[in-house]
Amino acid sequence: MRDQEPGIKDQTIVQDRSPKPEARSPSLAVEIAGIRFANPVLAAPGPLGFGREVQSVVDLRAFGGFVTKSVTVEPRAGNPYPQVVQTPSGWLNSLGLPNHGLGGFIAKDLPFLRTLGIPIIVSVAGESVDEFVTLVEWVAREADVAAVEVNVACPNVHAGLVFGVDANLTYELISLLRARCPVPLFVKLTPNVTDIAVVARAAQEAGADALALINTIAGLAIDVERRQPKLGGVTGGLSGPAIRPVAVRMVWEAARACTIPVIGMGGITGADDALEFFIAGARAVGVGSAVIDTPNVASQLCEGLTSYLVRHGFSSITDVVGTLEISS
Ligand code: RRO
Repeated sequence: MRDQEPGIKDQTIVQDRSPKPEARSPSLAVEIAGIRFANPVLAAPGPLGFGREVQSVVDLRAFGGFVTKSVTVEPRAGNPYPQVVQTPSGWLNSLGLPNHGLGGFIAKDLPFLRTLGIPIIVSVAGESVDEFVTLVEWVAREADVAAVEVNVACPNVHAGLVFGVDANLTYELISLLRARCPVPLFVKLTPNVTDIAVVARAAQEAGADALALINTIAGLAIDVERRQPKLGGVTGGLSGPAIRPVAVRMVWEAARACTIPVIGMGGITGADDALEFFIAGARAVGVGSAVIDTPNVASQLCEGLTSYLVRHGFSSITDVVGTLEISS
C-alpha cells in the first residue's frame, strides 16, 4: 500500500486485512479415487504395523492416511526369528505376515484405527483367489474403511508373489475383486518383475483405482561364520534408502504407463526423497522404515514439502506431480 499523501488528514482509510494470496500456505491436500487426504504422506506398512503397537511413540494423526499391514484370513504368527536384519543401507525383513487374521483385525485393530480420524486403507493378502475374495468382501463392508489395498507383492509368502509377478494373473484377480469391492481398490505392486509397466497396466485395465509401489526387493543375507541365512525365513524383502532409486524409477514407469493415481514408496526419509516420487509422477507417498529412526517423520516431511512449495512458488503439491523434465 502507498504511504498516505501529506495534507490529506480527514479521509477515512479502510485497510484491507484479508489474506494476500501470496501469504496463503500452499496446500498439501490430495485426492485419490475420491478419497481426500489432508496431506500426501501416508503411513505405509512395515514397522507401523496396525498402529496400536507404535501409538505411544509415533503421532499417527500427522499422516494423511494409514495403510495397514496386510490382513490374512487366518491369524499368522509370522516366520521364524530373526524376522528382520539390518543391512548397510536398509532393512531386510521376513516377517511372514504376522497379523490377527480377519476376525482379529475387525475386532481388535480396526476399532483403534477408526479413532485416528484419517482415511484408513486396509491391505489384504490371500494365499488363493478365494481367500482374496473373502478378505475384500469382509473388509470393504466395514464402516470407515476408505479403500482396500490388494497386496499381490509380499516377498515372504510364496503364494502372494505369484499374482504380482504375472500380469495375466494380476488382471484376473483384480477384475474379480473389483466387481466385489464397493470401496476404492488399490493394488500394491512388487518390484521383483522385469517390466513394472506391464503389470501396472494390467491392474488398471482390471479396474484398480490406484497403484501403490514398490513393495520390498527380494534379498538374501548370509552369516558367513555359520554359513546360514541371517533370516529365519531365509530370504527377505529389502527396504530403506538403498531401494529408493529403484522405486522412483518404477513409479515413473508406472505413472507414464497408467492414468490412475500412483502412490510411491521405498526408502523415503526426508522431504527431498518424497519430492523425487512426486516429480516422478506419484500423487502421494508412503513412509515405513523411516519411523524407526524418526518417529515424527510425517510432520517433518510435511514441513519440508511446504517449504519446497513456497520456495518454488507452487500453490499445491499436486502441481509438482509428474513434472520431471528430461532434456533431449
Ligand atoms: O509380512 C511380510 O513379511 C511382508 C509383507 Br506382507 C510385505 O508385503 N512386504 C514385506 O517386505 N514383508
